[in-house]
Amino acid sequence: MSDVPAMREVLGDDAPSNWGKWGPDDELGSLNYLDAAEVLRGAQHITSGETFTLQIQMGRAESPGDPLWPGRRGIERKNELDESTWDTDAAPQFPGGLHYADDTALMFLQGSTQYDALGHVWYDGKLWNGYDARSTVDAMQKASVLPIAEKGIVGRGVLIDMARHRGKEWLDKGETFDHTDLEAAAAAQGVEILPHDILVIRTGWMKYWYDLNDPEKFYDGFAEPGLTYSRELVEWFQSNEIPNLVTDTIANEVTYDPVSGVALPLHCALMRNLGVTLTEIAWLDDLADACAADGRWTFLYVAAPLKVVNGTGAPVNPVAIR
Ligand code: UVW
Repeated sequence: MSDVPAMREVLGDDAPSNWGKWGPDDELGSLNYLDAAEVLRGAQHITSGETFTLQIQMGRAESPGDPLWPGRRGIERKNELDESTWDTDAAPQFPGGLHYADDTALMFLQGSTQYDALGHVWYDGKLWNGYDARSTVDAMQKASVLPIAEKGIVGRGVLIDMARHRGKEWLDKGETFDHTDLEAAAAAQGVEILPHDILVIRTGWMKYWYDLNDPEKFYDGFAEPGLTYSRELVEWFQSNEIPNLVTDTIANEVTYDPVSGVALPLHCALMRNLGVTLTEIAWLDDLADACAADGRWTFLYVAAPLKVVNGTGAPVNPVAIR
């Protein structure tokens, strides 16, 4: 028998919740905060016109490959058609002699920089907004990534560079921080985290993956750094009406809650209970360098995850425009 308590015990019977706030059929959760006024507010933070794409490369053949949650596989891209196809007579023939290349791809939808569907995690048999967890069987019928993808995510992004704030290239394995640390880092950066901001947090963990170039060492005692659960932190997300959390880690939070030992409690507290959308495996180093160079930590954040019907998540290449 494990000594680790159940998720409900950790989060509490009266855990902060936004269920029902946007009606019984809602599948967007806190992304509802991102209305037209928020798009215009975000656009005010474009001053130099620089753009930063925040996806990692997918399907790198060179070591260390792609960073993944343990047990997942990265994209397997395969040539279906290329010039060699026309070495035989079986090749398709088109008037005028057209040749072309086609690929297929097999991948975990969470196998790169990605948006999680709000139904991606749950406990006690209920997903976001109270939907029955059985609605995930065979295909995610409720709170899939599709409504999120149909909406698109546009608003003011604010980057909090926790690694830089702590004077490190990257945070250590299992290193934690909370909302008070975020606010201290923001104050040191000279920026304020405002209601409805898309909260982008850099830990340096993606850079660690590529610089270390040693998957065995990276996965040994797998414990990412990140936000750590407390009720106050969850209330802070709720009262600040944060629509979207974006990090350069594989799972957005410290892997195991240091107090209870429970895995990924913030996934449940933020995604399932508050409807906060989670975005993982973002490449933030180039953006962070630019922000640090001129002291501007806010930007227009734009992301359009792929419209995967019934998807539990979808790959994405967000763009920060500053
Ligand atoms: C899990 O929920 C296990 O992973 P992630 O949110 O990182 O996709």
